Amino acid sequence: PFMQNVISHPVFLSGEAKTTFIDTTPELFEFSKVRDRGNKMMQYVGNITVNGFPGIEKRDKKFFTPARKPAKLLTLENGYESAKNILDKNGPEAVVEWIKNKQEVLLTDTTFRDAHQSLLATRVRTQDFLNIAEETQKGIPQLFSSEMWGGATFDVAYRFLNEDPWERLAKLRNKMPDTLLQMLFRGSNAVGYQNYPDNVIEAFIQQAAQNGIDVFRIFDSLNWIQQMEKSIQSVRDNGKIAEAAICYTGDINDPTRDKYTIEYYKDMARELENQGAHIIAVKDMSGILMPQAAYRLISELKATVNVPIHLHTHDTSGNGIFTYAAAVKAGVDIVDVAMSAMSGATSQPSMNSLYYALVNADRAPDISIENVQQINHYWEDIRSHYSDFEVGISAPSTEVYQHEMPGGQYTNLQQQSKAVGLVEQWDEVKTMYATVNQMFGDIVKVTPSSKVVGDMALFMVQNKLSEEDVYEKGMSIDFPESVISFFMGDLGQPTGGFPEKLQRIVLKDKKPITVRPGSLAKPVDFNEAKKELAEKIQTEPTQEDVLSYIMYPQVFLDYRKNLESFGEVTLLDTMTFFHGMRTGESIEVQIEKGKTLIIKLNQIGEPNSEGMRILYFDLNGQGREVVVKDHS
Ligand code: 3PY
Ligand code: ZN
Repeated sequence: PFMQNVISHPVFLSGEAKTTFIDTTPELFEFSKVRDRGNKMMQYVGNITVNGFPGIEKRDKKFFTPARKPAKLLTLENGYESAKNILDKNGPEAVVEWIKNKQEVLLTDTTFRDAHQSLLATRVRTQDFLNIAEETQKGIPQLFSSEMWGGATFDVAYRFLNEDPWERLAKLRNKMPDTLLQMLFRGSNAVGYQNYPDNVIEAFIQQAAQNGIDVFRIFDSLNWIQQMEKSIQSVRDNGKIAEAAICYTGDINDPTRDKYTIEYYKDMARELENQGAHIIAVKDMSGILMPQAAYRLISELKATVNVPIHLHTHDTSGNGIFTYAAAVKAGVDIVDVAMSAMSGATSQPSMNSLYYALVNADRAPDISIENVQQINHYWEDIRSHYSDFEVGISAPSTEVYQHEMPGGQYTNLQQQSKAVGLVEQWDEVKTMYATVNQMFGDIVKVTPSSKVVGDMALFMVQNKLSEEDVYEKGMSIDFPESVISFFMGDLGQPTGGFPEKLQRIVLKDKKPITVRPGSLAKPVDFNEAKKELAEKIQTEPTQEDVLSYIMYPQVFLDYRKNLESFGEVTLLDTMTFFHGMRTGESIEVQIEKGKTLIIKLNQIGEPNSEGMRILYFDLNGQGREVVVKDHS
């Protein structure tokens, strides 16, 4: 294509082209670069159009209108000094004071992270956040924070969305300078599923802090505080807010369950305060903290520690608002909610509903419900663009009190079951999940420990194994990798230790560790890693690239390969990204300020004997042919 540009250039046609022609005509390079980007994008769109998007059913692209944007947001007359303004000016301790002086309950909006992780398999794309980010900050400046990073969003962005999560952070940071940005950090597992050496944890936190994360919610998947210490210290060293989480499991009001008692939680809170937590989060990742228990837990924690308490729940049971109302009465400082259209069920309770649940009460949240409702229109529309990823529950399910499955895992495990042909056995998988939890000694279930329980449950249902079978025939069974690794102590030590009999069955003759895995791990040599990566991607990697490569080597390399082949597909609109184009349709892609590609799909050719189809496009008015292999 470059040569075509050259030979059709007026100077070339005039016969006056000299050898310096290319040097003195840089717009040709520019032009060819734009065209190259267009070609890559058409290659992507062509492939999706013909073969569909991996993991969802191929169907005709629906007609849709762009999401509604707020018409007119009410703004506060004298502005608002936000938590972010205070952090930037006076540091984390000042934010803690600010929280404590608030009469009303404060809110964290999880729409940009946990809500879509729990409802839409984490598939919401950067673009759909960016398009409402400024309005969200403007319309709800009183938010304590916006949770928009971490958890599964990191991995899924690379793996399924062809997006760089670091870029998402940079862009949102830019659009929301006055809002605290919060991330979920899995302690010694960072944003992965395994333990990483301490120097990786420190480097990751430093980079995330530098790139814009203000609040780090740190948890350990077994509530093992040893694995949270480094992270808490690191966040403090970077001048950011260390929110240490207690993962809630069991039921403090059930006298038959004596492992996770009120004393257990109070001890943990004290310990985390001593470790330097600025805030303590109660992370009810499954949504099993019942209202009466919430009242009791929050009252007692408030009386036990001096730092603010931030409550997180999931609305799976349908009791979320009731739980929050009880917690607010007990003095909770901050609660996690989501925009109504992205709330409920396995997601967080609705911000809008909570507002009306507390209206006129003395701790009612200070927000403009008119603004929230306008912003919510946007999410009503956006959610419909992701209907292919709706796989969770659509109504309250109190079974969660039995299986205790985290909101973010529910949709995931359901999809996994489907993938291995266990659609019909889904109820059985849920029941087995509870059985496995008891076999494991009743453990905290949250990423990655929840994944181990899920893997074992699937394995048992798939192989038609009962609990007794495992104890009787276990010595001749090869258990899933994650289960072996768990019993090896690779995720840390569960409260009360491992059940010894099962541990021996799973490990056979392997010898488990009892110390913190991070204390055994060799520090990563960042220079080495950088050199290795540079060779693989043939460019100088950034520190962000290196960190991602260390945590997700293959996922990161695949992402780079796709970027090389298809360009910045993150710039495509969401419907085109997932469903390609209709014949006759025209789309616009803004690739840079002032540079727009107009892509029109004219015709899809019949496949030849090798299954290759020619797709006839116009790119900015010029005919282009793209060859795509039809995999059907
Ligand atoms: C995650 O780690 O991704 C979670 O959301 C845990 O609740
Ligand atoms: Zn959650």
